[in-house]
Amino acid sequence: MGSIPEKEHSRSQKAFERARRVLVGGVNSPVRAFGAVGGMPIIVDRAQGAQVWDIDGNAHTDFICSWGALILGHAHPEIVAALAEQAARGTSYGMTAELEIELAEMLQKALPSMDLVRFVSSGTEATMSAVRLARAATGRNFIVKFEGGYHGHGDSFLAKAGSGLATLGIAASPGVPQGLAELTLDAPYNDLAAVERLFERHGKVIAAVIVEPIAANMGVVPPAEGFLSGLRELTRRHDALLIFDEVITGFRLCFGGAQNLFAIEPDLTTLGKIIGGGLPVAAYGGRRDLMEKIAPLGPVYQAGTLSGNPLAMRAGIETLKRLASDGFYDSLDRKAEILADAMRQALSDWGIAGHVARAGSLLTLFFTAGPVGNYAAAKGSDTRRFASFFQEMLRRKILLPPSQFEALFVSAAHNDDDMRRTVAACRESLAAIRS
Ligand code: KE4
Repeated sequence: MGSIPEKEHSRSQKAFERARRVLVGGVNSPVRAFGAVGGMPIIVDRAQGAQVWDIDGNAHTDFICSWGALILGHAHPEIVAALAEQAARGTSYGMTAELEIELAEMLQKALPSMDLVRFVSSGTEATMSAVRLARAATGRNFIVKFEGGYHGHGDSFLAKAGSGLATLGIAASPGVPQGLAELTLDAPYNDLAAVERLFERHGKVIAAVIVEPIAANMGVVPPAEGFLSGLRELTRRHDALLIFDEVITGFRLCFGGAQNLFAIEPDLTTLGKIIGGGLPVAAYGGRRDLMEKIAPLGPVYQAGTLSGNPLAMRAGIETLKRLASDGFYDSLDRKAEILADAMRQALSDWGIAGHVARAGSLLTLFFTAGPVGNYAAAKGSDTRRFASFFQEMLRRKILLPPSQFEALFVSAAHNDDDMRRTVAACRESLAAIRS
């Protein structure tokens, strides 16, 4: 697997060696170490629009987009200006500011299932809190998640999880007490019968089902017809809660969540990424009777020093305002469709076994013939071939998420020229690895 020429990345090389002396693996999140794709990770200097420059001065067209948060692209001028103005008014108050109310009202309007909202600083905090609330509200301890689903690094979520665990091949994380791990039941995504069997056996002790309404942490895997509505019916029948983890899908596919698209009302929803416009914001919320159990109204404790941070709130407000414009999502999805079609054409032209999954502006090229309806199928992908594809694209200055088990994110900042270059790079890269 030919990684990029040394000379082009000598400063990144030195910086990464320095990073490894102080940061675990040289990174602050595992997937950034490029472990699954080989070569040395690039070290970023700055970003603007759809471009990310490394410290050697190489510009890359970016499809990581801060793992989906930057749907408007990097350093959007109006958002940067708003942040500068906000920073001059203070960066954290430790007390409520009107910005928090404004963003919460925007979420509530876009996602009517969220009677009440609580902001936190990461998707992990949001999902951990939602599960704690579900356990408290039902008096039950078991949760159901899906193989290949990823809901952050909370202890209850680290068995058979997607994203970085799938990337690194970690089946279950050490350090999670066996007694807690046993309370997490896993089923294959899209397998409603498997969930029914879990409820038949454990129905009276299952607090909640947590699901990515469109899976994106095993690569993109859309829900099968009837899967989500089946989960809704099952959880209702067994007095369990349905938690939609919309940290990726929230405001990604429409001005709201996948719940709006599928017309399914979860009991609780978690959000993140886009609602913070690239600053640390996430949220959980849902039915009033549930959320009112959270302190200070109720006894379920959850708190956070920087929760509702004014800078992050402002970034979220300014971002969402610009997503509400007419045609925003149509234009975004069209760009992703062009790329997905080009990938499919190239796979066919070069005779490469591949499956391109797309949901709105989320897409994944699986190096397996497909279909890919769950984690077992996703894991059947040729991850070495993905790594070669990643490196060929990086050589052509196209930066993909460094894992077969992630999604590419298209932003409003990717212009026609970016897409043309990416399509060309994709054809050339697939040709280069077709043998
Ligand atoms: P954070 O704690 O990373 O903010 O959010 C956790 C989380 C929760 N739910 C879903 C559906 C998520 O996708 C995530 C985080 N996503 C990954 C990328 N697939 C974060 C990137 C990383 O771990 O570096």
